[in-house]
Amino acid sequence: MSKKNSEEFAKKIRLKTIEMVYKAKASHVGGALSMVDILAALYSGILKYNPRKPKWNERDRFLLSKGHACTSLYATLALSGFFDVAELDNYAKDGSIFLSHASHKIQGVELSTGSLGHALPVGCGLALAAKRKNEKHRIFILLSDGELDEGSNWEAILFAPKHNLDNLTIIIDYNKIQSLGNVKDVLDLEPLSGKLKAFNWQTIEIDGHNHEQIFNALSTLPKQKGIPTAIIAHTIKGKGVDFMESKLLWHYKSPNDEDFRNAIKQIE
Ligand SMILES: Cc1ncc(C[n+]2csc(CCOP(=O)(O)OP(=O)(O)O)c2C)c(N)n1
Ligand SMILES: [Mg+2]
Repeated sequence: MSKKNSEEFAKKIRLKTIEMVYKAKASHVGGALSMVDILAALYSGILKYNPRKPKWNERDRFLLSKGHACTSLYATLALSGFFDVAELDNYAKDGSIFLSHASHKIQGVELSTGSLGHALPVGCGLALAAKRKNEKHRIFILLSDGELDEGSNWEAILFAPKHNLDNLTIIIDYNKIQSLGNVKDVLDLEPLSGKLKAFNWQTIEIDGHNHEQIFNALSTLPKQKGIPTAIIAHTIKGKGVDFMESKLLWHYKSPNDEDFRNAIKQIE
């Protein structure tokens, strides 16, 4: 798919995401919107997958570590053909498999997540197994910035270069906000690129809303043979809806009727 198609795709994902959060009176719309452009690019030309065969062994594995933001992943999967878009209406309903944190019961979701700090350690295992079996699929993990406060990530960040996991790529949704404050005030990550380099990762910094930059970064992997890659994607929490952008409030707040109408109008 082209960059233009991926931008159109991102718009559709944003509309569905906001609708799901609004109908379910759910949280986490800010973090769901900050990663939409990355998801759109991944599922429109980067990842190898077949929505009719979600367990196809040669598929690339995409693991969403920031499982609280699963609305935009569910929307992306539905719009990519993994299941009917109408099923998204079940999001966060009692008894539904569409849990409000990512659930592997849903076609296309590789790993249940929501307890932060787990997908990268699992991804390291998947990448190591693929290497040992000489399988060519790749592993992509999307992490949030606040999530890097979890020590489990740093153990995995130590582990991956030691095992030459160049089939592993992490994308950090660096939206600068976590649940209760700015990342730099809660537990500053800077110099983030320098830290990852010191742990022997290749790093690339991009604007996580610029589809050309996202495609360029994701389509030239690995950056160096034998070395895992970290893409630091500078993003805006709540991207696409001006009154949500970079506002801590929208980590937890759910859109009311007026917020919903205004948000949809802006994106359309
Ligand atoms: C292990 C664990 N601790 C705490 C939480 C509660 N929690 C949910 S989201 C979140 C942080 C949100 O900020 P960030 O990780 O930056 O995500 P984003 O900004 O992308 O929404 C926290 C602490 C959790 N889900 N898992
Ligand atoms: Mg964040």
